[in-house]
Amino acid sequence: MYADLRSFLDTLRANNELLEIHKEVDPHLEIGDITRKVNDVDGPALLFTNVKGHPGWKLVSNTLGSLSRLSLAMETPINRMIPDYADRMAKKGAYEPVIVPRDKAACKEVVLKDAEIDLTRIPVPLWHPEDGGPFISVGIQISKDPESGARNSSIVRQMVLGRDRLGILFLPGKHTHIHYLKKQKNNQPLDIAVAIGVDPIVEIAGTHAGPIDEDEFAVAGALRRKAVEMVKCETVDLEVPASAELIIEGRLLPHERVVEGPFGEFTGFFAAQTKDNPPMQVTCITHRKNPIFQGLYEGKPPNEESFLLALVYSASILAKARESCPGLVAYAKNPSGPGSLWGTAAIKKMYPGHAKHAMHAILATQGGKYLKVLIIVDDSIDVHDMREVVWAISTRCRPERDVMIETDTPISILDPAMWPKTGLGGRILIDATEKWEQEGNAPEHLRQKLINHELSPYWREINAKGLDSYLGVDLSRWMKNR
Ligand SMILES: Cc1cc2nc3c(=O)[nH]c(=O)nc-3n(C[C@H](O)[C@H](O)[C@H](O)COP(=O)(O)O)c2cc1C
Ligand SMILES: [Mn+2]
Repeated sequence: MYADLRSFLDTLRANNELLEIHKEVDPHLEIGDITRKVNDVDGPALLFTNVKGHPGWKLVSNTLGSLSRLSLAMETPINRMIPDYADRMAKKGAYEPVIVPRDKAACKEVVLKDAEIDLTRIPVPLWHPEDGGPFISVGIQISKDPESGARNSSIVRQMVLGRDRLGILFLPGKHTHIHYLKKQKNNQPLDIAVAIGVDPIVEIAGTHAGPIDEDEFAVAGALRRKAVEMVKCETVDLEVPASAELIIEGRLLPHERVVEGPFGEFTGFFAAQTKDNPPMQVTCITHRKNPIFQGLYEGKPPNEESFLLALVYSASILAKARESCPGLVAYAKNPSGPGSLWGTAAIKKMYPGHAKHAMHAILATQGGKYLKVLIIVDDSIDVHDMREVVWAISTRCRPERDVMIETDTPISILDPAMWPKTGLGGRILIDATEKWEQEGNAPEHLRQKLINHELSPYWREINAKGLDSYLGVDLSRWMKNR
């Protein structure tokens, strides 16, 4: 369990997953360019200690940009992350957040109000050349339902508009947006707070998509197996994670509208400017001494966001879909597919037609509703290994029977292939499971046989010793990720 971002960075450092960069770097484009380059070689998290124009600040990026770092955050091996996430969620009730006094909250070491408020002193990067402005890309946005009082947290992009104003992108149906509409109806602003630089599990829970009354901080508590410590805000009626590096408090104004964006988005394309979202009027900034600003590179996947979602969406889809479809044993959102557009599921087939049933159970989940490509394989195939998945599609699928195209299904408006922007698109479903006889496969004795090395006398010995020691050579460089 990590108490804060700093203790997670210590673990990354100890595991050779953090690179400290002491060269002076400019938050205006340079940090974005460097993170993109490091991202492209599956590189480590980056801690910039010398940020141009922002003495006293450090900046970290790419924190969760790989399966290995996600596995350190979840404190479980890579192949256990998704099922463990789903299992830990089941114990959510036991880990409601707890409130700690102000003097125990590191996020309040420095408190800035009124004329001291100045967002431009925070090293918020301009990530891509055509962005509308500097963007907070991994802020945990916290609000409460004006009617039920239920707390919500989500990651939402925020553009710095000046010393005390942020622009936000609301996608309809997101929980904070629903809170906002309830306040706006009565001409009232919505209290809101943004936490930046939080422990990795609070970040992971910020993307968790659950019911509107589900507190994502209770989700975080369950995932880290210890309640999250929260502290009351200075100027709004909210609580925020006490160990955060930086907190921005404020209000979403009911009637004003601001221009926000464009921003280079998770699809690898720019998402248009918006003109119909409200500004966040900042009322207080608090931070740690020697604060670390956390940024996340958005752009063509795979990237930090797509890895984060690969864990969160996969776990939530698996947990929900297996409730209605037993035998569904694995699910992986591919990190190269933006958002939740591409996923692979595995089943232990129990009856004819099971694969189709499982695919529809997946499509019926909250996380599965925007799937554009869904593949299903047998449980002998590793859903994380596209080499195996491609082999399964190539050898176990008859397209005229096993590929289905659905039309006029809901689709993300950020999908660049969608035109006209009606919110409707289509999807392709590929059943790459081995067919049973009832499903049209040849009878067992007439099927082509799989190549079986177990029949060779050397195979068992190589497996027992490992290929390296069997041959007396060092293959570690090649075996790293196998
Ligand atoms: C890095 C990152 C950036 C995101 N940016 C936005 C955004 O700008 N607007 C938005 O509506 N959702 C955004 N999302 C998705 C939401 O965080 C996600 O849908 C979340 O589950 C919404 O929370 P809610 O279900 O509590 O409303 C982003 C997700 C990530 C990981
Ligand atoms: Mn929510």
